[in-house]
Parts: sequence; structure tokens; C-alpha cells
Amino acid sequence: MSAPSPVRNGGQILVEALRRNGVDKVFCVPGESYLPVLDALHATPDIRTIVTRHEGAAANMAAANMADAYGKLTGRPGICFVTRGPGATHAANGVHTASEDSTPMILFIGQVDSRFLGRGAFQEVDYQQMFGGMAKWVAQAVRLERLPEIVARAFAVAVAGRPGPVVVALPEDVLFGAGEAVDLPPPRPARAAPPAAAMVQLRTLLAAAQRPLLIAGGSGWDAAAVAALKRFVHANGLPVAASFRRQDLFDNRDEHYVGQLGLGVSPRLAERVRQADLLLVVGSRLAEATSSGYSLFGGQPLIHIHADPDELGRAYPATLPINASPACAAEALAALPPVADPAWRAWTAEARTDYLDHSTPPASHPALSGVDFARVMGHLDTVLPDDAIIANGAGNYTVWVHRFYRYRQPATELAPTNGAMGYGLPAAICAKLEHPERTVVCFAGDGCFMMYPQELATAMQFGAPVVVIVVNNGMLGTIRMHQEREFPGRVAATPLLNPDFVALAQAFGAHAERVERSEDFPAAFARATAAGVPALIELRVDPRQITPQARLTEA
Ligand SMILES: Cc1ncc(C[n+]2csc(CCOP(=O)(O)OP(=O)(O)O)c2C)c(N)n1
Ligand SMILES: [Mg+2]
Repeated sequence: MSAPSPVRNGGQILVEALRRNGVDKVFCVPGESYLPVLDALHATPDIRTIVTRHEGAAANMAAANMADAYGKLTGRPGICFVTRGPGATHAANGVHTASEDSTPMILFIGQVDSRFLGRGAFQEVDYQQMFGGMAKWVAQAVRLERLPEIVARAFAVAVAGRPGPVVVALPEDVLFGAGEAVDLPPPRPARAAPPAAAMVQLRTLLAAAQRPLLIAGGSGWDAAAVAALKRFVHANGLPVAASFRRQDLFDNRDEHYVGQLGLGVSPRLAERVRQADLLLVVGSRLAEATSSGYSLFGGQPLIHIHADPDELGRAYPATLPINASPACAAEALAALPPVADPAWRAWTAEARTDYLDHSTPPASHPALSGVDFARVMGHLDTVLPDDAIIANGAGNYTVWVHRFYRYRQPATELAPTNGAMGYGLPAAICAKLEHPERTVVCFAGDGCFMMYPQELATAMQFGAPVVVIVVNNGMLGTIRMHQEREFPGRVAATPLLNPDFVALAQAFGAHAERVERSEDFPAAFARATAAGVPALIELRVDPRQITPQARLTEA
């Protein structure tokens, strides 16, 4: 018999459940719908409550994005609390990011009193309907004594198979109500291991290949899995590509790394994927961005290893589908006897040379005016420590980041695979809170930054001295690029009249500088990292330089 449970309110039961699941931070925008949770957090110093800004529009998205980045950095679900209705609708952005990124997160939403459900109560939303297509599970905790069980299941579902977001609605009367509930231990995640027979087949297919290519991607990797993958790759001399925005899964300086498949893929790497006679995909989903719009795969024999059996065969039928978590798969791969004298040594070396060519900033292509962003990236690639964390959102500026920065360690790339503008700053703040000793750099376009600029206040308030690099081309460059292709010369809704970014950042108390010439960047960056407070560097770039290699004829 366990000891009788004390009488507690719903908020206390819930926060104790979070504590028992190892939660040390929650990200929130408060609402009166979940006051007992805020009060229980007040009494729980083990959990840090990070309050973000702008409840009306972006801050709840930011809170969810932060929780999402947290999940990416630690492999544990990020926890986000928002209020009902307007709070929940704003948080949907982060749920979507976590869904496409396969990142574990739990969004808790204060819900109307359960006795009012269905009556069109103030800020009432049916979260099952709203999040049903995005979240792995949507629950409504209508009984106080079931809170520990629902929280345990939320943690289990968020990390199971293909990780992702879970949404839990918390009716106000359940949080305010008092009663007994039995606390539960944290659930133990189960990991699918590859069948031994499948690994034998994999080894046979590999030994027969002439031009194999390994593609690493997806979530659920830990440092041990990344290390095991590296052993396998080294033992067999395989070329390794990363799927879209998973470049940190394999040290980009390693002789076996050959580049990323995603937006801005190198044409030579894309061609190599088509020429490969065996694709070994580990952990990745082969979604639209990684497959260049479902054009890269299909003809080649495919070994597809994924933690979720539903992902196997979803986009492409696999020659050999294997249901296994990245951790178990990498271990099993590392344990295989290496292929002796593989036929693909030259193929790997050529792919590596292609990658080095593509990722080295061109010397003979100076900026038309303003800062040469390629040179800036080249500098950062040289000076940033191996464990620096790079965050970004969406926009053409990310093509330079992903192309010219060589990621070296797992969990150093925070980049939304759903292309969510604005993700970079919240993700960077989250990273800095998690790793205060590490350098955290956020890249944002002028459009992207303006999604959540108010989060500089969060960075100030909670002591997160990130460096934000705003790449200012005065427009929504990505959309302009597509306009020039589809409707040439008809510039619609893409020019931006921007604020003074330096003055804006200074108003928050941040260190801020504007850089207009490439040669001024190194000193400005050194000052920004030494500032001890959040810092912003605005780069003035030529709007005609729409990608690293393409130029518009007029701005
Ligand atoms: C939240 C959100 N809204 C809109 C879009 C569509 N979109 C993708 S990139 C982009 C422009 C980004 O502009 P900017 O940040 O200035 O970067 P640039 O392309 O100019 O380098 C837009 C509007 C998006 N991906 N996400
Ligand atoms: Mg722009």
C-alpha cells in the first residue's frame, strides 16, 4: 500500500507530475485560465518559468517554438503553457514546427470550465479538432485524479516512435479543484531495434553496391548514436549526406561528409543521389524538401530505416524497410563487419571534393554593394567554437548559412524543417538558457526577425546573451525570387520598409551595430560576443544578390 495522497489542487498535481518527469524549464505566456499552475510553479524552484512576450500574436508561437527547440537540444519534450483561445491559436505555430521537425513537445492549454464545454464559453476551442492533424495526441484532462496519468502518457507519446507534439487541455475547474491523485514515475521510452536478419540483408546489399550513399536525418539521435554512425561510416568509407536542416548529425569537416539535401541543394550532390546504386537512409523521412520536391528518389534501391513504421513506404517504397530508432540502428550498423576493400572509395572522395567546392565562399564573386554575406559566413565558420549553436528561421538568407557554415556537433543546428519564419530568435534564446557557456548565434532575415523582435525583451529579462545577425535586404527575398520566376517584373507585397534595427535593439537594452562593409564584420562580431548582453548586428546586403549565385537585375 502506498502512503495516502495529500489533498492538492490540479495545478499542484500537474506541476509535481512535470517535476517527476525531469522538467526543469517551462515556457509560457500567462493566462487566468491556468492560475493554479502558475501558483504551483511559484512554489517549485526546481522548475524555471520563462515568460515570453506578445500574447496577442507572436509570443505564444515563440513559447511553443522555444519548447520545440528545447526538445531538439535535449531529446526531452519541451514544455509550453498558454491560455485558451487566442493563446492557443498563437501557439499553433510551434506545434506545427514540432510536428514537421519530429520534435517532442507538450503544449498545455488552460481550458474553459468543464461544466461549460460545448456551450461556446469565453475563449472556448475544441483542441481535438484544432490540433488533430498536427499533434500526435490531443487530450483534455477532465478529471483531477487522472492528471498524473495524462501527463505520463503525454511524455510517452511525445518521444515514442517518431517524436512530436502533444496537446493537453486543462479545464479551469480541474486546476482549481482539490482532491487526491497518485503521483506516477516517468514512463520509460521503448526503442525499436532492427531485426538481426534485416541487418544481414543490409550488409549484403551494401557489399554489392558500387555507388552507395548514406543519408542521415530525422530526430531522436543522441551523442552515442551519432558516434556509432560515425564508426560505421568510417569503417566502410561511405559518403554521408544530411537531410534538410539536419547538417549537425555528421561532422561537416569529416572526409565522409558530402553535403545537405534540402533547399539550396548543390546540383552535383543532387546528381550524385540520382546516380547512387544504393541509398541507405537512416532516421530521415524523405519529405518534400529533402527529396527536392519528390524528384530525387524512386529509381535507386533504397534501404530505409525509421523509428515509425508508418513512415516506411510513405513517400517511396523501400527495397529493405527497417523499423528501428536511430539509436538502435546506429549501434547495429556499427556492429556490422565492414565491407572489405569497398568499390566506392573514389566515389566518396569525389563527393567530398564537390562538397568542399560548394561550401567554400567564392573569392571571385564580390558583393554588388554592402556586405558579402558569403564572406561573413566564411569568417564565422573559422572563428566559431565547435559547440556553437546556430539558429535560423526561413528566408533566402538561410541558403548562405546552410551552405557556408560547417556544423560539427550534434544539436548545434536549430533550424525549422517546416520553414517557420521567426523561429531563430526564440530557438536561440532557448539554446542560450540551456547552454549559457556556449556561443549562440541567431540568423534572421529582415522579414524573419520582425516576426518575433519583442523576444529580445525575453532575452534581456532572463539573461540570454545571444548574437542576432539580421540580414537586411529590404524585402521578403524568398518570395521575390519566386515572383521573378513566375511573374517576372511584377513585384507584389515583397518590399519591406524596415525600422532602424540598431535603434530597435538598443531600446531593449541590447548591444547593437550596423555593418555595411564585409571587412567591418569580424570586429563587430567580436564586440557582440563580448557584450555580455544580447546583441544584434544588422548586415546591409545588396538586395539584388538573391541567392549565393543568382542576382536580380534590379532591386
Ligand atoms: C511564418 C511564415 N510566414 C510566411 C512564410 C513564407 N515565407 C518564406 S520565406 C519568406 C521571406 C523571408 O524574408 P526574409 O526573412 O527577409 O529573408 P530573405 O528571403 O529576404 O533573405 C516568406 C514570407 C513562412 N515561411 N513562414
Ligand atoms: Mg529579407
